[in-house]
Amino acid sequence: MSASSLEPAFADSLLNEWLSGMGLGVEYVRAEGNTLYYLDENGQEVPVLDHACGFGSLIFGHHHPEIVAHAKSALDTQYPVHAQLSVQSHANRIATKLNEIIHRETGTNEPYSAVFANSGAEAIEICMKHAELERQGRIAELTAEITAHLDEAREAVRAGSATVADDAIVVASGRGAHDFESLIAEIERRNAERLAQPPVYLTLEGAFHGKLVGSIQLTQNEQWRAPFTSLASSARFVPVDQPEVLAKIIEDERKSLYDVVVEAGVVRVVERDFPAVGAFFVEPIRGGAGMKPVTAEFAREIEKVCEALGCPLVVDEVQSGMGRSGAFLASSHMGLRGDYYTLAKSIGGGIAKNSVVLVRQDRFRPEFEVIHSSTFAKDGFSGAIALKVLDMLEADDGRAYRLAAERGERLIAMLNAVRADFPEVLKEVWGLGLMLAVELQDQSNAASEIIREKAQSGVLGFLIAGYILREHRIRVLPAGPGWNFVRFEPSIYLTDEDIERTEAALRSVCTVLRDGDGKRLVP
Ligand code: 5B6
Repeated sequence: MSASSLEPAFADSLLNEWLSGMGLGVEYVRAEGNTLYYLDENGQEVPVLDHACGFGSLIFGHHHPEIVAHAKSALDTQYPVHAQLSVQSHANRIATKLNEIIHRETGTNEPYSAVFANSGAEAIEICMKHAELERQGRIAELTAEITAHLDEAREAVRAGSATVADDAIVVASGRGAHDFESLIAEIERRNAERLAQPPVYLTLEGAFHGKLVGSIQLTQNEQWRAPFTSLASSARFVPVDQPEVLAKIIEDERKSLYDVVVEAGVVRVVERDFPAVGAFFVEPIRGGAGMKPVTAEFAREIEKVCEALGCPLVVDEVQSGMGRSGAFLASSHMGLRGDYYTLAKSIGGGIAKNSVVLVRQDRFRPEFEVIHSSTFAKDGFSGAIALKVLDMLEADDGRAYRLAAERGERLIAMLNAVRADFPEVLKEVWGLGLMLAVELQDQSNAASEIIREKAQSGVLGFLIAGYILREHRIRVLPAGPGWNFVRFEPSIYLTDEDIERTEAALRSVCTVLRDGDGKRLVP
């Protein structure tokens, strides 16, 4: 099963070598349902049960026959794949369907406008751009008002109908301005300083929001993010379930601009709220943190922060959305309401690349439709697939959501049963629906030298995945801090037999770890 693909020197040579070292250097030649196939040395297909499922992008599995048939017929009709800058009605049909589903699920009827993109990270960066457009609009209104107030005050002082409050100058300058003009200059200097600051973004500890120039700053993993901090605004990573920290964040991030008012012939300096925070990005289930759902209580606290700071709440459903959690939006489990939502992954039906941002219409800036574009976004092929996927999710009164919830519960029950038998190896089971992970006990002090060393260097999770693949023909991938979680994101077609096989594999790797049999993990 080892890949002949270790030869190429022009793509993935380092990555492939590293994957081989973990026992994951396998080339798959075919995929169907929950199964990937590689060829053995005799050219025979070897099936592998896939729990990675395109990093959670295959709610209906690989090459679902209905989706494939729909794709073929969409191509046969010669519906334009590319007709940029023309009326593309499929975009509105998708957006209408998304509005219907979200209204039903959230019990609201607030309309959302849709902006299409090609990937999750691109959707996140659209949110960053749109939030900045909103913020700049508010700043422009604020600064126009302040300029008008300064002009009015200047007129009043010149006309002798107003004087400057004794304390106004001290408040504004801090170092004592001696006349009205130096007061104004000081206010303008301080305001300009504030206006030159880039926005700050809030996101949760352990967040994953993508890896492009802007979105990587919202992804906490230090190794991925740190080399690129100079390229974009940075984020403040908010600890989860600590409301007192949120209160501190509100205090820290509440910024102001200086303004003046003329009251009873006196010019006073006042502070006006300034929108310093671009947006708060929240994954309802934090994939990068090990599939940890936000609690309903913490969701309320997050909403309060956005209200206090006047910033949009972006609910990132790139991975958790499209039914994976057992509901269309994972955020509906905790009643977390987004001003913006992002969707991607399964909207592509496993064969197209697509993503969409939904912005609540009372915040939407229509000019965004003109100033933002992407050649491949909103293409007719991905659009046809998205409509089909939405129909499939909604069919039979939402059977797909029920299956995700029910299969997820079975999987969780199995994971908990194994954990109960191996408490020294498995610490906790996390997640909702079919977005699950099992957390390993820290092995960095394990008696076995191999296990200890691999845990310390952060590759134990990958070696475990390699072992499960080699010995059980099951594909899992690690997740979470230190790659110390094994994640499960299969399609809704996971069978009881698949769960039994997965249980046997998990029990065998737990036995290896419990017995300190580290050599068996190394390929
Ligand atoms: O489409 P794109 O990858 O740009 O989407 C970015 C994104 C993701 C996401 O989950 C959320 C919530 N927001 C934006 C994409 N998720 C990718 C992902 N990658 C890994 C693991 C995951 O669970 C999810 C990953 N794991 C190991 C190595 C590299 C990546």
